[in-house]
Amino acid sequence: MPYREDRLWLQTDAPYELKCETDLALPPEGYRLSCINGVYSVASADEAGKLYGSYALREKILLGETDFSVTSAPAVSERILNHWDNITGVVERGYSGASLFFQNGNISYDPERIRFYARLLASVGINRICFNNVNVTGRSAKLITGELLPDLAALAEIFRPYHIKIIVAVDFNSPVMLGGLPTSDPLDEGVAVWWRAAADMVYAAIPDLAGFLVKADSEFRAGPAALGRTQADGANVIARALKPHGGKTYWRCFVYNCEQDWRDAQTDRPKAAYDHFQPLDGTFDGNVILQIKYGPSDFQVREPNSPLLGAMRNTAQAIELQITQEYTGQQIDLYALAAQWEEIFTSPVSDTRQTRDLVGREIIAVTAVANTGRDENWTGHTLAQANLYAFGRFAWNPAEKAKDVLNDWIGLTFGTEPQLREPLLNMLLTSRDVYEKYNAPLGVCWMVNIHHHYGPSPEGYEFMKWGTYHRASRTSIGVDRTEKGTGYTAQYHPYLDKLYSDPATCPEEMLLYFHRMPYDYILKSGKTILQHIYDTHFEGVEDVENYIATWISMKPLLPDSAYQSVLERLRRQLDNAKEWRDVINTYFYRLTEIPDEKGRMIYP
Ligand code: GCV
Repeated sequence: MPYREDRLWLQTDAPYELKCETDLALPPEGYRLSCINGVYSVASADEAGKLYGSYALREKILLGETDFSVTSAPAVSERILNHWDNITGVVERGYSGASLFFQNGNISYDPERIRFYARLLASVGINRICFNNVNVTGRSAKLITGELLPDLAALAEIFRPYHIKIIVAVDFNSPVMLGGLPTSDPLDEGVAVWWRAAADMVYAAIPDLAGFLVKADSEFRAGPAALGRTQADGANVIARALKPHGGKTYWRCFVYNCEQDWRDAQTDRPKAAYDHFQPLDGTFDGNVILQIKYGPSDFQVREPNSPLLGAMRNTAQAIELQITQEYTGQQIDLYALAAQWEEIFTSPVSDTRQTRDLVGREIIAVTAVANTGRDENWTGHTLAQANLYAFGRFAWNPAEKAKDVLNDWIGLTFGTEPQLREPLLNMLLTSRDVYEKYNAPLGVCWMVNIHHHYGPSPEGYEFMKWGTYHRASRTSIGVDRTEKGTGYTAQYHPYLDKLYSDPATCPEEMLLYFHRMPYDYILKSGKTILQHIYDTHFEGVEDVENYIATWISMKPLLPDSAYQSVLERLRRQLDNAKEWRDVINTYFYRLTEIPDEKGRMIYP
């Protein structure tokens, strides 16, 4: 598939004279820019800083900025992109075509495109990449064996000049699967020896490998719990094998009971990560990083920050975001994640009300699931490129503002013409709210079609084993997660526990995440919950209609291919918004038999 560079933020370099200086006082990867008598200069302490400084300078020139006196350094040392690419070439939760790296059970790629991709990622500061899915299936388990290692090393080579290190997702059961051992028990000496030998071999081929990523005891993956061992036992045996090489274990915390009985109202999936990991604080080795999804559910449109973030004083943590739009429109619907990320990074975490703690001592890595593939425009929806760009910016500096980041992306991608930039910025900035309006209401989550997760199905997950219930009845909806209910709120700092436990102080957009409420409860707007649901679902459709009108009005200012492809996506989004409106409104109307106050069409 051919690909286009000319419609990405990283366009052909503007020619300019550049002076590079070394300033050892600058922090690692940081830079200082200046422009004196027309000569631009980048000062840095290291080569990575020089690279990032050059990109920052080029951005400023392309955006027509005049103030070049900038000093910047990353707030987070590891800025990681996780691909969920299978070795077959199929991308799990991928909406942009086939894998950039794999095909038919092999590593297979277009080197020119991959070089461009590495440059693209480096241009926003991404410095780690994992090519293969955390669900390590088929031959991908063999990426750490002699069979596939030479090809992996060749791929790593392309990323090296861009200061991007490789992470490999490995199967916890590798000692059995690959080594033929009788067990993968982390406390078994033979298993430790096997991991050491595997690490030695991988590092001989890729000496600067960042480490191994593991999804264990999660959604049918093997793990230490199944062997009667702790998550720390599992993570540490691998970490000890990697340590002599300077490598790390990235250990995912997405551990929950995925075979729950829906009749069991006490087991509450959002509690799982904290319950499994927090008591183990202090028992993980220094080169283990716990990778924690931002919310306790699973990349939903609306959920609180995970109580595990910031709750372990003695354990290194990474926050995991999802750029690929699994639950957020699948790159058909417009959804600029920057708005949600700004909220996540400025929302309270469990042990403090101060945002800096989310990105302070404990959070040393920001990671996200990639949204790219072999589609010509890389991301399926052309405007979804903004999400990859924004990820880099937020990972570098979690204190970024969505408005600034998206404004820069528009300027770099489509130019700085205000007649285009302002309406498009408004579309992007409002897109998360619009999507939320026509989706599951007030933080209730999981009203999506099962398995593929696009489109509405109010009870699709209601009687399933995944622990995802809203328990709507004729009179009320939601799960009581306070001390009177599942006790989930107690996992937060007392300040937050109190805030979330009282419906009067709980942020309304998460009311049904924390509480079971009657439909006639009056919100701050003066509306009942039910009328709020009806209104937002009608509004969501109108908002998408307005997006289409705005986009059409900008036609003369847009490149034709981008104009046409985005218009096609917006029209599909409108169909989706209408489907959500009608299914959700009818669902609640049938349950409650309370009509819409405004008498609009709700199908009986
Ligand atoms: C990679 C969700 C997704 C799965 C994904 C999993 C995870 O359950 O639906 O596709 O698997 O999260 O994050 O491990």
